[in-house]
Amino acid sequence: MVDPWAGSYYLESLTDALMQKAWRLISEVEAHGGMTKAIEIGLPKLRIEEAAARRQAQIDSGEEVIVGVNKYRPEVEDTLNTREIDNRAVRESQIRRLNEVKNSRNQTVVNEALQALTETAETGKGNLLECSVKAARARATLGEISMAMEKVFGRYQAVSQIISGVYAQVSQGDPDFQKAQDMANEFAKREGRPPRILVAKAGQDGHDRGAKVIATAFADIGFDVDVGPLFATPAEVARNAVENDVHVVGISTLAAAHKTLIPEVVAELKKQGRGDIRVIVGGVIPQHDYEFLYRAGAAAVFGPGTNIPRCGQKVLAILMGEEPADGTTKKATSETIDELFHEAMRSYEKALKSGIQLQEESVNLWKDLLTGLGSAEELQAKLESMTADAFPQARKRVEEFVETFNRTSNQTIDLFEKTLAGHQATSVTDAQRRVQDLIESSLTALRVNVHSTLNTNAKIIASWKELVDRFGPAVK
Ligand code: B12
Repeated sequence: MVDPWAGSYYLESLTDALMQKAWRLISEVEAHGGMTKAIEIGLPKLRIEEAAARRQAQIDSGEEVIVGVNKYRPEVEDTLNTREIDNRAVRESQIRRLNEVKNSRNQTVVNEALQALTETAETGKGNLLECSVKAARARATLGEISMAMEKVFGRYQAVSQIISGVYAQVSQGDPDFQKAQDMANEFAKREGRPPRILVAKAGQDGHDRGAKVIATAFADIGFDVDVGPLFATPAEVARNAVENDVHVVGISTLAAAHKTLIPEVVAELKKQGRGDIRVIVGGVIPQHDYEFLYRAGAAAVFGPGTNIPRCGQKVLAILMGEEPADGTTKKATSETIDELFHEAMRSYEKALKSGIQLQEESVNLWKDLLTGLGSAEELQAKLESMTADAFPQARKRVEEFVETFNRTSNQTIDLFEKTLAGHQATSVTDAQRRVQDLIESSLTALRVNVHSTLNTNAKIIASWKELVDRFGPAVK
């Protein structure tokens, strides 16, 4: 094996730098009495969160480029098809299964096994793992097994600390960050206290990196930040928000429970008399769920790749009443509306072009056949090759077209809706209605055209199949 970099000064210096850095971290842990002690005071977590905040600031300021995230973004986002899970049904089925387990086991044996586990935890005599395995064999549940030990050891609570300054350090000079800070100052002047946010995690979702990054960055922007514990219930999140008298609750959710949790948090806030506290949501949330969340009461939704200074500006604009808290953009300027409109037109054009392209392809297919007609044998051979090759390919193309068409026309509709929402805030309502009618009827016409094209294609294919059946081998 040849290592072209062997002995390279550059590589050796990189290796050395890496070792030095690693050694500094190891020494820090050692100085605190080893990793167990370091974990108890939350040191490794703190270092990870610092690194995450620094990296996020580098991405947000453009110092680090991630293609498709902060540079060279797609003109039109592809719509993703995601699997929809009915959380309520899953929960009910899990409860049913747990009850089945509990009803079919020998409860006395389970109680003894759990008792033995608690005693081992208390006395330190015996093996916890062995006792846990015995309890599991008796069909004790995971919750019961951990609860048997929790009685003695308590439950681990991660130490939550907000790091300050790390995000700001990298973001100095970023005009968006500066603007967010100015807005936070303006808010403090108007309200007599800084904007206050509770960054919360709810449900069984342990992804807390995004939440921590947001907490750190928002603190550097000028928010008073409270960070809630992991695995909170919606009622606990609301209580925490009310007790801390925050202006806004930011839920970070990455485990597909947003459609369950957000309506519950909103309802709990109302129940606790603070329906005025705004709720914003961030994390891994598919675009097509945004509307649901707005309708459920979310004031804004921030997906992966969110630029934090701009997100901070938006939140502050909502808090200062400069933007509506329902996902629409009230203060859209005429340029942004124009841009949206052009984007919609581009997407509309794409939908049309894909239809035209498909038509051209099928015309070429028939042309190819017609120009190849010669003797009866040649026709037969041609028909056979089309059955085996061209027809299945044509069907695949039609399917691809339908997918592209549906996707681009959905995007077009979304974009037109946004354009209209922008206009709604600035121009005459009558004109809007007429534009809306126009768009809707042109899209309906487009749909009808495409469907009739597809029908005609299907008829052509059926006729050809009939021909092939009659003169060629049976079509498979
Ligand atoms: C790191 C990671 C983990 C780490 C988490 C470490 C930690 N302490 O956070 C570990 C390894 C533990 C993990 C575990 C799991 N993970 Co994971 N994980 C990821 C991963 C790769 C990155 C998440 C991340 O930290 N991103 C960096 C942060 C900074 O970005 P972010 O959270 O998106 O935040 C940004 C925005 O969303 C927004 N934002 C977020 N929150 C908030 C809040 C507010 C108020 C605001 C304003 C904005 C905002 O702003 C941020 C800055 O731009 C994602 C995939 C991905 N690329 O997103 C999967 C992902 C989230 N994980 C996933 C899964 C399935 C799991 C597991 C269930 C796997 C398993 N079977 O065990 C477990 C679940 C554990 C649990 N109990 O929750 C899935 C979730 C799928 C879904 N939603 O349907 C994902 C999407 C991967 C995938 N494509 O399948 N994971």
